[in-house]
Amino acid sequence: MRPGSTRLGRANLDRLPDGVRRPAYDRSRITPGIVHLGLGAFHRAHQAVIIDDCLAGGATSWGIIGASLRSPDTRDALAPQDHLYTVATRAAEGTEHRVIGALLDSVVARENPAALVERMADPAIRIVSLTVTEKGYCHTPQTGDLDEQHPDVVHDLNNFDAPRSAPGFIVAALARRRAQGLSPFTVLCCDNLAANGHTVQRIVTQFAALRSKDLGKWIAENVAFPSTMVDRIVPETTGSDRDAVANALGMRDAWPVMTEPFTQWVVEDRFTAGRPDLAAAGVELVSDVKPFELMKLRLLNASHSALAYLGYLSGYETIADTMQDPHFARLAAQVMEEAAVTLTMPSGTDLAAYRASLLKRFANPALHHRTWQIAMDGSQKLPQRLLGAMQDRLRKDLPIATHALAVAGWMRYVTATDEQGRAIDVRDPLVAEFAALAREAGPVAERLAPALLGIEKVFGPLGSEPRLREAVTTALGQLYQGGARQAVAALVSA
Ligand code: CS2
Repeated sequence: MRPGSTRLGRANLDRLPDGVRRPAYDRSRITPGIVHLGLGAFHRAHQAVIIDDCLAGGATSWGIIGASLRSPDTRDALAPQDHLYTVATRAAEGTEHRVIGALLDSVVARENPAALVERMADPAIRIVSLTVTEKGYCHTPQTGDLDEQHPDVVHDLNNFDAPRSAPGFIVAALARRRAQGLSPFTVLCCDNLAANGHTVQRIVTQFAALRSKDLGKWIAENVAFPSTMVDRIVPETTGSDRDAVANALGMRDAWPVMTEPFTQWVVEDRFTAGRPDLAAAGVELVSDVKPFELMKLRLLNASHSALAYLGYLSGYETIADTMQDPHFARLAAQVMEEAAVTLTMPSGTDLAAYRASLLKRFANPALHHRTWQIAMDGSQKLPQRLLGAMQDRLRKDLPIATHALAVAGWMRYVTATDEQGRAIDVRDPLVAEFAALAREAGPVAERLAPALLGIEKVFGPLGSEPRLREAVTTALGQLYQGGARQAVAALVSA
């Protein structure tokens, strides 16, 4: 079938080719139970797929209302296709296509913030979940506290019923529910923050307390913030991905999402207002997520970031390209080796198998996960991915050379000039600070490393730890001297 001008939508579902899975339930009977903040590709390829399985299992009152905080793009792409979209699961052996029906509607918070607060305050909504990325929480990454000076926090405190930030929406909606005598929803963070539930609880209660002490207390006492570990690699969708999906579907989908076969969701089982039968959909419900979160952040995300910075500097476009270079595959394995000794896992966890599976996932040639995409927002990612493990190793007097090279790779990257002298498009909330520090220090490791380590919000007291300073400065010196490829080769051959 040729895609032509047909568009994916309710009316065309039965025209999809046989091999394409579609909602196995009557979508017209589904009512919303979840508002999700941050309607990006990750949510659509991860939680929404699991909820789609729950709906197929009969949980008809758990459909999703998706909210984009800023951009109308996702809503504009999905609304004309009845919020149906395709998940393309890519492996070396081929691609599977599945149309997801769990997303019932979408809103753009910027256009009408009050309308989103209203929807979140609807008693039918029992879970508010979030994927707003690390920087969406308006917190200080190093401490996990609300950043009271953050412009969005300042804005939201002055415009309580028309907020901008994720914490602002949650507090406004909870305040509304409290005023109406309704029970609160569960706040389910699905971002890669350390102790994500506890961190978001702290941020939200701190925000609420700035508004009113009573409200802060009520939230602290009544709202559940289960921690979660979420895992699925979801690269940004490209134009050629859209074309490939159109060919497979025989019709156009304005915004399909691309992902890998692997998916994992570990959730702390603390929900104040009920939840769908997540276990039946493959979710691991546990009483303590922390070990799993740390395992994922320090093994997967840490080695991902190391590959992203050092791979980008070496001229590699994607993680799979980077992994083709045996020195970089070894680098990823070595980051994991260094981090593994800082983890204490429940008995029965096979860390060696987990590490081996990560290396395989990174090497998936069918996924085009750009190093540049992962390199984004390093200031928000470094503490939980790399710095925590470094601190734990230093406490045990263990060497930190591999992690130090990863941090040095980040430093070299945020100077915004690559090894060929071309500009790097650095995306980070602290980009202006990096530029100023890099300009002042020049390309001199002994000046640049301490300058960046002095960024309190990222490094805290660890920035002045002499062993860390020395290791990172030496690694940065090597990057300036022989380039990233050589520094990685030397490290893994040592
Ligand atoms: C990546 C993550 O972009 C990044 O920083 O490391 O998005 C990673 O792909 C996911 O956490 C995998 O679950």
